[in-house]
Amino acid sequence: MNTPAQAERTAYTTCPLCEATCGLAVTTRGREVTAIRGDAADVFSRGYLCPKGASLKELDADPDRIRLPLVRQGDSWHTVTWDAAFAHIEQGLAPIIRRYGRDAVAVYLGNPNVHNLAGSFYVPEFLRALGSRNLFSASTVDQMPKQVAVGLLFGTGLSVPIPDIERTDYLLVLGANPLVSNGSLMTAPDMRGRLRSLRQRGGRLVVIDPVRTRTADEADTHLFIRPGTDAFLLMAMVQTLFAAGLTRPGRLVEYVQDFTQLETVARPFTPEQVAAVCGIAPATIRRLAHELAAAERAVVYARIGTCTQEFGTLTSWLVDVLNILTGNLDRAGGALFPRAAVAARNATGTPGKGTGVRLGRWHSRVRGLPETYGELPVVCLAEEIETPGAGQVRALVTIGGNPALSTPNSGRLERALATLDFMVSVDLYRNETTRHANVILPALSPLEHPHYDVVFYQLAAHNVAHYSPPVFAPPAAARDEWQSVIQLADVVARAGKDGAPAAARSTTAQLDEAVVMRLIGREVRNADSPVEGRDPASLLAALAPRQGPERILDFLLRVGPYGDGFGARAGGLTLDVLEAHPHGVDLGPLQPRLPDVLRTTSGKIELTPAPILADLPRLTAALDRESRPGPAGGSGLAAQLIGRRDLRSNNSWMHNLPSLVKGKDRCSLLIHPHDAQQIGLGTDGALACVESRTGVIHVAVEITERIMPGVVSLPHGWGHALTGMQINVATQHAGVNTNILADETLIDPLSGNAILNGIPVTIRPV
Ligand SMILES: Nc1nc2c(c(=O)[nH]1)N[C@H]1C(S)=C(S)[C@@H](COP(=O)(O)OP(=O)(O)OC[C@H]3O[C@@H](n4cnc5c(=O)[nH]c(N)nc54)[C@H](O)[C@@H]3O)O[C@H]1N2
Ligand SMILES: Nc1nc2c(c(=O)[nH]1)N[C@H]1C(S)=C(S)[C@@H](COP(=O)(O)OP(=O)(O)OC[C@H]3O[C@@H](n4cnc5c(=O)[nH]c(N)nc54)[C@H](O)[C@@H]3O)O[C@H]1N2
Ligand code: SF4
Ligand SMILES: [Mo]
Repeated sequence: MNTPAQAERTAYTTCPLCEATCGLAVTTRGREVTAIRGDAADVFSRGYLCPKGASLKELDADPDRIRLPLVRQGDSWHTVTWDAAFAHIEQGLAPIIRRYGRDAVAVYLGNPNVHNLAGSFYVPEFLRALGSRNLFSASTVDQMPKQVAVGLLFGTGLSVPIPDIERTDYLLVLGANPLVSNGSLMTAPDMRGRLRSLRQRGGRLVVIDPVRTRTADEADTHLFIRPGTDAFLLMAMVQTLFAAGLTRPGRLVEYVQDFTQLETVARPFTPEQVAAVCGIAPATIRRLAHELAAAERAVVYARIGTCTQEFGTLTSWLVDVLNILTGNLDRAGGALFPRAAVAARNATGTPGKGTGVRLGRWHSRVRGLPETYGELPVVCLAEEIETPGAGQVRALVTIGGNPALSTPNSGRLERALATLDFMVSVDLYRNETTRHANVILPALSPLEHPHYDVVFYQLAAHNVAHYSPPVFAPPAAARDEWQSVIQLADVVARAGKDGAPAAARSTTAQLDEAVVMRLIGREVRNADSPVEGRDPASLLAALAPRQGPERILDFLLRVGPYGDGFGARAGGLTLDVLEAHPHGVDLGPLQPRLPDVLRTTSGKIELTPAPILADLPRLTAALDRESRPGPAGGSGLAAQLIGRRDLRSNNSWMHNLPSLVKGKDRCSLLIHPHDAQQIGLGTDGALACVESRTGVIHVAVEITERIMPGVVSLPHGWGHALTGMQINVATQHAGVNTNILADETLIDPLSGNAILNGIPVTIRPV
């Protein structure tokens, strides 16, 4: 109960919803949020926020949000105690593990895991305890191609060069709409402000996208490109740079293994050769290459439109190749490697050398697709559940994920989920995915737990560190997500072989101490650590009285590149220091980091890695392909389906907040007027029937010249008209699920990533 006597206070917190990491000023009275504004004093976002940041008030208060554990019996759901929930989970999972082995339990990790501390620090413990090869995540419907490319080039999957948007003179953007998405693999709040200041200082912005997006509206040049053909365009730019003698790698020559092989493989991809397939004229391609070479400080940046497509890894590789050839990698105004304060994968280990990456260490059971960084492509999940035999998936644990809406051929996955012997979900909502669970463990409101962006500061366009304490204490009956995850780890760890006595349960405190001690143990054995050889017990004592994620965060900060090294480096960062800076700590602009940042076996940039070369014949073969989709049968229109984002949406799960779904329906099919006319779809709102190999949907069209002919666009994350859920606002704004059309057999073979852009569909009026 709030009384007028309760004072208003303001808490500062980082928004955990997207990659931009905006600082929020949250004004509260008692347990109520009175207002959310951008924190003008935030060292990184300086007051910027988007409508989703402000919607955290509604998310926090959402009556549909789950607050206590739920158990399903048939079609009905019951609130139970935490102990009862875990007893139920143990009864469900342990016999499956004993009888069928650890691979029988699959895990799906969704996007919010990279936006919270439980995901960063405790989920790895759960995975270790489970020991299943059937790990799936949203990464293989997202950025995996980029991670494979940079792993091969630079030596770790998180060695992603980030556009130095604060200082560049020329930014070439492909397959990204940062004005709407607020940036991805480029953490930098206020994209509009940053792109405008780029142009104010005389810089140029070029956008390549099958849609004239809001980002394209801000650009000097926008070019349409046929979906899935960016690799041809970029190859032709590489070819042009060599042919015109415009390669200027400068100091990078010292760090690159060899340029001759690259020149050889690029030779057949002349602008004339690729023009038809991309839909961009040869002269325009040459001009792009010349502009890129001529700009003093330039950078090529590409995102999801170039990852979730047929040549995702090749395209991602070519982006960095162009930055290298023009000497823009690792220099101010080009693409630079961040140096994050916590768990920086590209700053761990011996500077300048490493073990590189090993991919394909195992393969999926049914389709034989290779593992990448310990996980299997999520396009395999349904078939691993459906296909009988040794190693069949019989149980699933989802943590912060909604694969029923987010992954290809959702219809098939939904049917497969219904056949599982047991399923556990850790989530905020009972939604399209978690309705299949036997037990749902609630996660807290984002305002009830501490926050630090462990992942996104490794991908940030400026080095910063910002810790946010919880705005509200969690309710007495609640548990933080990290506690649930670590208890799940304990359950699966104790599920031994057949007949083995069940080991005793451990307390959360014991489990938590084991996690931090493992990190400490690893660090004191690391010859490059400031705490090498120190006594683990004394380091643990120095972290007291902190517990949980904050203790781990303090430890990782202190042994990290800016840390105090537990006394080894006076004035270095600790969590105490971050607590004293509620608006964040500015660690400075990105700096050149070559060669120290490299972790390849050669200690060089491996410019033409063998797996990339082996994938090139696929690109060559596609050169002669039809440049436009062929005619469809009957009255239909053959088109390529792509995706898009909306500022008031966040993947699949924020449509239950009234402020974000009010106004016009955002789940519409963008179609060019000529295409609409050709099949008799005369007006906005007319219903189209869209069909692919995997399914059919009906959706209202939005007729616009912003999209190129032959291409249609539909956002993902919609399709809430299902039963058994508790998302009452979302079901009233249901939309349709585009992933019913996405084909789980279409992948980028190097990364196993799904193809979500460029899906062949046929469109007819309903
Ligand atoms: N066709 C098509 N499909 C796509 C894409 C596309 O462009 N086109 N984009 C893909 C991309 S980039 C991504 S990242 C994926 C996203 O795919 P997913 O990660 O599977 O889906 P989300 O919609 O992010 O769902 C997140 C889930 O976590 C829950 N949640 C939210 N916050 C928390 C929390 O703090 N803790 C826990 N435990 N749960 C929480 C939500 O209720 C929701 O159930 O979708 C992909 N799917
Ligand atoms: N508002 C909002 N913000 C978000 C999210 C959200 O759902 N809503 N999701 C977050 C997540 S999980 C992610 S991964 C990021 C993604 O962030 P972005 O990568 O910026 O994603 P999009 O805004 O979907 O922009 C992708 C663009 O690629 C274009 N495209 C499609 N196919 C192709 C192609 O073959 N070639 C080229 N060149 N372009 C193509 C599309 O038309 C679209 O304009 O956004 C994050 N931010
Ligand atoms: S841009 Fe992203 S981080 Fe910033 S307020 Fe919006 S959702 Fe939150
Ligand atoms: Mo994503």
